[in-house]
Amino acid sequence: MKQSFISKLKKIQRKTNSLLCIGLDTDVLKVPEFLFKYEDPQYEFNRRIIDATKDLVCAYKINTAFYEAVGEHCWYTVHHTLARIPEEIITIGDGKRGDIGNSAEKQAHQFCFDWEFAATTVNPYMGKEAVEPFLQRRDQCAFVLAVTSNKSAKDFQYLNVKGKPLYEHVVAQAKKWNTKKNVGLVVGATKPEELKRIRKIVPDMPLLIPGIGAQKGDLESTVRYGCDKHGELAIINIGRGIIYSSEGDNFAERAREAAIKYRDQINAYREQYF
Ligand code: OMP
Repeated sequence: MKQSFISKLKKIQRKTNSLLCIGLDTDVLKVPEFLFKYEDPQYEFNRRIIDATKDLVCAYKINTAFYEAVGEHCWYTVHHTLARIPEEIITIGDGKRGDIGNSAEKQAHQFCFDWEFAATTVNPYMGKEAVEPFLQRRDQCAFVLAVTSNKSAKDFQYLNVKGKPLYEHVVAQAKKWNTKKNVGLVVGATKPEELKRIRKIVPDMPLLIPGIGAQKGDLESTVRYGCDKHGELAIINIGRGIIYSSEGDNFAERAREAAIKYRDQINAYREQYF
């Protein structure tokens, strides 16, 4: 039987001593010129980033929009990228899916059985039936959007509903859906107070925390409030702040340097608080 998502996550976080997740949000417009001599420049970019950083991370997150936008080759680029990532590393398909039941089943088929991501980001707005198809396997996690990192998060997520913000209802529901211990939450690094609050409500859930780097989230509070009591179970995603560290041929080397810097900063805060 396959190991549970949480045990796989803990194992890799301990092995690499890293909570860092690199966001492979590979914008074809930012891929260096020399990679265009290959058939699939996005894949070539990803391959070099993965090879240069795989000993420094616990996860890679692929935001599928960056591939879908390029066209028909999307499926292959994602597939080949996933094949390059060592089996022990968590792969997160960031598609923010969620739909009426039968449509969500098709989405889950793509992410969980075809690409076979270890985790998928899911939008809970359409309720339990939108999330359930992503929760069929113990070894695969659904990261439910709770508090997002962007400014417009306040349009809906903070609305007062029966005395508490809407996002807290999402967190409470996610807790109920967690019967197989394979639900996680997305909380933006730009929202430290909310992160603290949510970690108290769900002490043992994995949290996917994007927003460090380009979005200027605060790393210290992300580590301090995002981790569980052992200094684990936070997956800290950084995309642009790592993968676009250089526009030149040395982009993978520079990405490695940036990844080391972030991993070490995260670990220094873990030492301090745990
Ligand atoms: P960078 O800002 O380049 O580090 O990338 C952030 C990544 O995290 C993008 O793929 C976003 O779509 C994603 N993200 C957020 O930035 N904020 C959120 O609240 C949630 C996500 C996400 O679900 O991953």
